Amino acid sequence: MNRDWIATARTLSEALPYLQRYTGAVVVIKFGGNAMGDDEAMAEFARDVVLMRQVGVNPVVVHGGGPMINDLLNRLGIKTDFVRGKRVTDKATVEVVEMVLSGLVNKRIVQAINDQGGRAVGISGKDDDLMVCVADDPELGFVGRPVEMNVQVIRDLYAAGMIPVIAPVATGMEDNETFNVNGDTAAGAIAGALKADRLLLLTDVSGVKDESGEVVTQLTPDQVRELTDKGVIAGGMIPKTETALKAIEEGVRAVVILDGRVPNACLLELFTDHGAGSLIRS
Ligand code: X2W
Repeated sequence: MNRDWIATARTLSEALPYLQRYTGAVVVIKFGGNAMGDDEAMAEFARDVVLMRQVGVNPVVVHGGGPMINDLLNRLGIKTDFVRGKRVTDKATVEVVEMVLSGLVNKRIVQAINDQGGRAVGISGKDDDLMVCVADDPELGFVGRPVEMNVQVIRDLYAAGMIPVIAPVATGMEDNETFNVNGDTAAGAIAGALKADRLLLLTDVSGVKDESGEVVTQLTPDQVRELTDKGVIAGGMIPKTETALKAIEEGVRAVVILDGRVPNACLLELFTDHGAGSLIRS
């Protein structure tokens, strides 16, 4: 008998308690532009999502696409700036953001999931008024802060066996504006409104590090605040940990800042004893 097959069968057998634990669970996955990679990496991510669905999890994908927006803005000769990690978004920019996120990126992910036998449906925060925003900060233009969430459309989709794939573009509260929402912010707001069992923030770093530079595999919100006060959590990690703390306050059971460079990171996190990143939970 081929040893690899025996190992595969054992892996499946060992996964049983985890599969049982996550049946019916709602898992929101933030898939960032930097984590997307080439077609092969995209296919692998899609396969993990379809496997989750197959074993009874309700995966909800919220994506980013910052690098892809940069690319088209560049080709169109439109300059772009970031302030505190968010894109300054004028009228011309928000049009490009919506085209890239709701169009190119959203449909690429939908297609990849469907290619693996899933039933992905791509929407944005505009569909069924899923995410209604106000301007986050006048300095940022059309950058939205979610103030009203209507997540029934997501529940309807997963109840019907579909996998929602959501672009972080939203409607305004007042004048039908279009808002650009940071992908982490959108994923946190959606996970919070769904009171999700898990929010997986897929990134391209190994996790939250402590003073000695070691990745911390489990932290409480208080430990996150302490590391932030000491300046150990800094830079690009801050929007992620802020999203995590807010989501936990809103009722998400646990948030994982997950290293998307590790193969099958989502499966590793949900269905084995080993994670690849930092789990934050009260
Ligand atoms: C982001 C939306 C996309 C995003 C942007 O314009 O780049 C804001 O900054 P990643 O790939 O997850 O970074 N929006 C307000 O978040 O993409």
